Amino acid sequence: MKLYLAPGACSLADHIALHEAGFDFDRVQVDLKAKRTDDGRDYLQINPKGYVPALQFDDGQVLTENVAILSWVADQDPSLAPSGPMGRYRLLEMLAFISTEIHKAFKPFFNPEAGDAEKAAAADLIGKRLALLAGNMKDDYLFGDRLSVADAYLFVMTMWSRKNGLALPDPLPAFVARMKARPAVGMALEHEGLTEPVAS
Ligand SMILES: N[C@@H](CCC(=O)N[C@@H](CS)C(=O)NCC(=O)O)C(=O)O
Repeated sequence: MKLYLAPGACSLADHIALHEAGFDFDRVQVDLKAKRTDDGRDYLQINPKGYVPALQFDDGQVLTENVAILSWVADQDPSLAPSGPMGRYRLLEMLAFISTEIHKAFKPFFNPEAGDAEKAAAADLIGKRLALLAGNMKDDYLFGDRLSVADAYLFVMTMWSRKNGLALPDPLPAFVARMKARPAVGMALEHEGLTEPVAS
């Protein structure tokens, strides 16, 4: 299995989730401007959408979209999803919110043509949406005392917030520290060159 990623991009969520689930997988870095993989292939032949993440299975099938990949990981390791009859739908609800309402709201920060007013409006919206999740956090993670694949996605959103100078509402700073202390997160960050090497 191969995960196509770009360092620090949203694919970091899938990278963390695959480590949390204990998968053995290859990482292929993608140059998103050139649409080339680091092993010299045309990325558009692998994922015609041209963006990361993409997860390629050993039979050649390619799965794209964070919501789909993270849901697939949670189906393989149900400990990474909330439990109960509504667990699967609560997870999808959370992933959809993070994807469409928070992830996409960062767009002006990735657009060199976006002006200050556009960025300020985006920062305000992101802050409100993160505050909504933060206010509903009852324990260490989004769904309680156990990590889910949605926490990996939220973690990437917190990293992007910090990178762009956006304040994190409480208790998200403590959540970030908790996530960074997890071996799976440390491994993913290290592999993406985003931190000092970690033990294990
Ligand atoms: N809808 C996609 C969006 C993925 C996405 O926004 N990927 C960004 C990195 S975070 C990317 O590859 N952008 C490069 C491009 O669109 O050319 C998903 O949720 O998986």
